[in-house]
Amino acid sequence: MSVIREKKVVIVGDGGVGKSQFVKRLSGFDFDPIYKTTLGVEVRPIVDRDCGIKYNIWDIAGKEKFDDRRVGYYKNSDIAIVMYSLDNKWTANSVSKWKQDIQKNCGNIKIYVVGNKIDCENKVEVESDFKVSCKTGFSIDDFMELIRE
Ligand SMILES: Nc1nc2c(ncn2[C@@H]2O[C@H](COP(=O)(O)OP(=O)(O)OP(=O)(O)O)[C@@H](O)[C@H]2O)c(=O)[nH]1
Ligand SMILES: [Mg+2]
Repeated sequence: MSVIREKKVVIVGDGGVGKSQFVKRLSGFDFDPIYKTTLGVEVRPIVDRDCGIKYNIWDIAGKEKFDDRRVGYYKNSDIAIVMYSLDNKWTANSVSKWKQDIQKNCGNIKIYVVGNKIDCENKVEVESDFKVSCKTGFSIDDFMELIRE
């Protein structure tokens, strides 16, 4: 099926939780263990041919030094992903802050909370819609099904 409509997706969460690896995994790349922090934003299109939707995924830097630019990247988003790392309680504690940031700037859009790094030990827990591992690939493909709804 060809592309019928486009949706803008923003992905946020603390630095190092695995946002960029997640987006790359969704586009079919292998896992990269080396951390290269995102500078500002990277936009990557992912086409779901089964339902004719092109998702333009805005992978937004989590580090505080990029805070002043972030809100501009949120404009006209249809969907938000808030990611945390299951092996780091500080990133889990930040989930509510990220949700509020999205709600304040994007209104009532759908927010998916995703816990990454389920392969790691010492798991922390917040209420999440989904748990994945970019390292092993666990549940990565299922995520596209989830956001189709
Ligand atoms: N063990 C494990 N490591 C992961 C997983 N996902 C990502 N990582 C590693 O975590 C580090 C950070 O990943 P990134 O995807 O760059 O993190 P980010 O959230 O984009 O970080 P910023 O761009 O700084 O906001 C990298 O070294 C990744 O290889 C995972 O599922 N398991
Ligand atoms: Mg990144």
